[in-house]
Amino acid sequence: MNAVTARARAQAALTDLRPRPDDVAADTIAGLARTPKRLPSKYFYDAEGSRLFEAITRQPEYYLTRVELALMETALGPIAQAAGPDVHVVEFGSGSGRKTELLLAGLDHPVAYTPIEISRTALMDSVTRLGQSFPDVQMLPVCADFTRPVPLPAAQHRSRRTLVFFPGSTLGNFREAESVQLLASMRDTMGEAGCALVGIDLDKDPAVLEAAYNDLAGVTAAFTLNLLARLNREIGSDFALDAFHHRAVYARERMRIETALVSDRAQTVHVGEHAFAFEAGEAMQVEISQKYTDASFAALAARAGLRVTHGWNDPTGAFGLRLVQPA
Ligand code: AVJ
Repeated sequence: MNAVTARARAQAALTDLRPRPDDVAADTIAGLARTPKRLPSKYFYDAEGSRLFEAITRQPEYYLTRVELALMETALGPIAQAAGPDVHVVEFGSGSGRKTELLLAGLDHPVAYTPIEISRTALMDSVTRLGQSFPDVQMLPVCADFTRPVPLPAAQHRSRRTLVFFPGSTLGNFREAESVQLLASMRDTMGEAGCALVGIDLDKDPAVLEAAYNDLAGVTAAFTLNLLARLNREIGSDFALDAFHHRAVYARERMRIETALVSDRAQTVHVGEHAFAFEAGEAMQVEISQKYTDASFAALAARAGLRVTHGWNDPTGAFGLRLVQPA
């Protein structure tokens, strides 16, 4: 490599698609005006929320992250085999450094890595760190909202295939219609020859699931309540932080954890000019975490024009990885 190419590479050219700044106040007001009331879960991840989520992943009850990492390690050989050589890895989000490291290390000569991430700091941190560990993989970060179509930057060394990586069962935080949309947008991004590796948490004993979202140390409760603290700080709402409590229940019929903040008393919350009355015991929905069976995930993927070509579950059947490609 000559000096010019070396410099060009080191710059990790950022594609900045200027995601429209979130209208936190408008989204909050719209959610509170619904029946039942709802708050958007995408606002969990401010600095404190991201710190609390990291702490959740270390709780004994929250098996998802640990099990997925272990599964990645054991399934890496077959994943690399199925993906083939010279892939361009595109990650939807960039929160998962350790899993990405495993993937890039296990693949046969990956040529480029594109995280698509709305937070510029998280995005640049991730490519700086990974760029040091993988000097031969071109870092092509894109600052964008991954729920919208994103044109991919071209790698210097032509890739044979695009592999979209979407670990962590993050898909589960989207409602059904949005999940299908997101999978369809992955299909666009991967192209006809591409594929996607998706992490999914599997349906299981409700007691195990409910424990994972109600850890004894109360970290998940703190994570959920932090949403109110963030809103109070950013949009001047007056949620009483000591008058709501965290509740996560597994709705078996819908196969998902439904997390709510429950009002401990009758109270009124103000956002700007708007006032919202809560009854004692009223639940405000803040998050869903969808769980899957083989059949339910395959059906969801099919609605997005994708078919499952490979699947790996951990030995206990708690968590799965699925490789999908255009049907
Ligand atoms: C970010 C999707 C992995 O839904 O399990 C963890 C977020 N919320 N505990 C999940 C979360 C409460 C988490 N994911």
